[in-house]
Amino acid sequence: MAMNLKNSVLLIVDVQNDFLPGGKLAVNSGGEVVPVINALQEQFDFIVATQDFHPANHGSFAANHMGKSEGELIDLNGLPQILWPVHCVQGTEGAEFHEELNPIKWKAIFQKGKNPEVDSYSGFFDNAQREDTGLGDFLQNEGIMTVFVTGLAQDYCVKFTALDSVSLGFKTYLITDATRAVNLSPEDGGKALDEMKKAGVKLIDSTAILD
Ligand code: VGL
Ligand code: ZN
Repeated sequence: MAMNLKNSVLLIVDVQNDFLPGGKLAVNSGGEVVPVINALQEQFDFIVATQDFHPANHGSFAANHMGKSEGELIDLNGLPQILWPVHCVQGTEGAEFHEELNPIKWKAIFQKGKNPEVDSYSGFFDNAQREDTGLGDFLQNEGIMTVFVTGLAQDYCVKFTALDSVSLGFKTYLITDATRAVNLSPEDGGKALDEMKKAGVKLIDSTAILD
């Protein structure tokens, strides 16, 4: 194996039905990450997943703001908020993980987006950086020093998770062929990669681990 995976976590961000083709907030080619992530899972002892897990009254849903449409930018309790279609509602099929994603080795699942007042893109903190999911402490307590980020979506939850991971002091890699962007604007995925790179996230291809 080309890379040392000691004290490392494979972090699988939001590989849920609503972000996959046919879902409510489908990411183009989102399903292509699943076989890559499953292959990566064989190389890691320590794997954690995040799950976008909204109540039906969540403030990020356009349907909960009269006269507003999907894609519009609003102020949600003092923060800019893009309005999304209803997605990943607790207890629905859309909130479940892709059925081919193998969860057998997962140490924990961290849920986010449960507070209707604030959105939560990062797996570590909400968008106001007020509430903590516990993921950072969990990884630190387990002796994890390096985080390999995968999943959906590259320009939202993956990006903010990777940026927080760097801020918390973890050596952070993004596995670029194990993520896909929503691309509300076509350049968003590329911009997200640049932003992560500037912040110190190392971009690698899964072959760096699988070969
Ligand atoms: C996500 C938009 C809204 C994501 C979650 O997982 O990237 N994007 N909620
Ligand atoms: Zn969401």
